[in-house]
Amino acid sequence: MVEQEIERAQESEAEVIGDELARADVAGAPAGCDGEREAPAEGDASGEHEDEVEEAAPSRAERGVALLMVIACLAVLMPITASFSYTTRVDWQAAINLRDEVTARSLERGAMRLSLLMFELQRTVFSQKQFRENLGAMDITQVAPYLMSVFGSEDGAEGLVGMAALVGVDGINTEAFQQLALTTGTFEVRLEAESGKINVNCLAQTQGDGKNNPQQRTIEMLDSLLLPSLYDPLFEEESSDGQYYSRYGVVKRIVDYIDDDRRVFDIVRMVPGSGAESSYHYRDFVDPFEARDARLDSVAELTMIESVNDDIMNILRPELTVYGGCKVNLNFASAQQVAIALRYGATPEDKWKTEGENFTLMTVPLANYIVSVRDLTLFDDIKAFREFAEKPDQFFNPLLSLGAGDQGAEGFGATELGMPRVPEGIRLNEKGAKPEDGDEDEVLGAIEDIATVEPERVYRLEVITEVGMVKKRLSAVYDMQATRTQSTGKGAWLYFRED
Ligand SMILES: [Ca+2]
Repeated sequence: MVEQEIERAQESEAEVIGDELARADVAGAPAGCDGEREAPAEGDASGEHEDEVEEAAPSRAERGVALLMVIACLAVLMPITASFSYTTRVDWQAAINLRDEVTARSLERGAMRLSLLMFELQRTVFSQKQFRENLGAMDITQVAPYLMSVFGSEDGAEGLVGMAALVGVDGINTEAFQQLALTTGTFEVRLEAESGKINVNCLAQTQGDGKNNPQQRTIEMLDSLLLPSLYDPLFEEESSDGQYYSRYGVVKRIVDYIDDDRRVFDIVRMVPGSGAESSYHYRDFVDPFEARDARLDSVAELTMIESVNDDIMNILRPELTVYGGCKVNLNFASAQQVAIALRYGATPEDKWKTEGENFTLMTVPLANYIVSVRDLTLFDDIKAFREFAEKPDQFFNPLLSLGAGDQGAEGFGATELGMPRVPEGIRLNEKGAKPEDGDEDEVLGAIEDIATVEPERVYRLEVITEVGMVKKRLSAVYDMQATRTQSTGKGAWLYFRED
């Protein structure tokens, strides 16, 4: 019974397939594809054919087998074809990526060469005394992104014209610049002045007295970098090596890794303490090593230090450098560093504005304001900085009310009316000023002791290129004053890395 049913089912299935085939034939399949049957004339679909199909019943089953075989063959072939076309596409995309990779790399190198032009511009124009006197202090970092975008992207020239219009230069011909732009890819250039960062190598410099000690100031800066309560979890939770490190613990270990003595630093008394540095675990690793006890060659070396994990590095890295001197460059420093410089140089009468919570309420807003105004014009000399810090409201910049002050002005207190809120000034000591009721030898701390506004010497360059799916990043460090050994002139690359 069951067998019969199956037979019937098979028969009816064969019938259905045969019918379909027949109908396909009727609809005009090419003659000769079915040897057993003569193809009917095209468009000749009538009852006659239906009869013919009925009559041709014995060959139906065989035709069904042919169709099944074709389907079976296709089933075998399909995966092969699919995988073939897949590998072909992968190869094709790989070839495209390789091409783009080569293009991106060349673009990167090109941008690096091109940036030499910027350094020359800085050296021969911006750093010239005449230029500084007539047009004020300027630095290449202020204009580099705009300048380089002309070459780096097709719409870059518009940005340059926009910026030129902002400073009052009109009528620049965009088309002339557009021809300079690349069409095969884009690149973006970021240029940073290294003297605006904290030199960790100053942790090894202990000469100087009191607060004028580079080591002490650097420690203070590191402390204040780690201070925000946002980072509390980092110092409350177990570190990846199973230890707990406080903020002081981290700073202490950084100091000990870099300073040249072998005694554990006493962070409270700010002098080397009695413990030996061998209490650190550098020698306990499978691949043991010694603390550096000398200047670092790159900021990345900080990751070798016990307690400095990725989270801490992410906080510190953007603010640190291993190049340059130990003075803060007020033209490039972060607001945090400017605030500390203000605190150092404040006169006895205005000292209260920098102490306790007034540091956050008065000093930091002033530092933020200084940084936002500095985006448009740098300080020519320390005197200009001192005057500005004392009476920030008298140096109201008309550009700010036009909204131009928005660029990179973090914490800038412009109200909705477009009028900037100018914070209260802080008086700073003149160089060599003496306290009124102090003894003869005592000299008040002047901002010159710890800060400078010199033109930049070391720049960090970052080039990000994008070609098709390929993105590449290059970072390099250029020293304007380095004496060349292979060729004449000054300036050389100190560091170079491609990612
Ligand atoms: Ca040491």
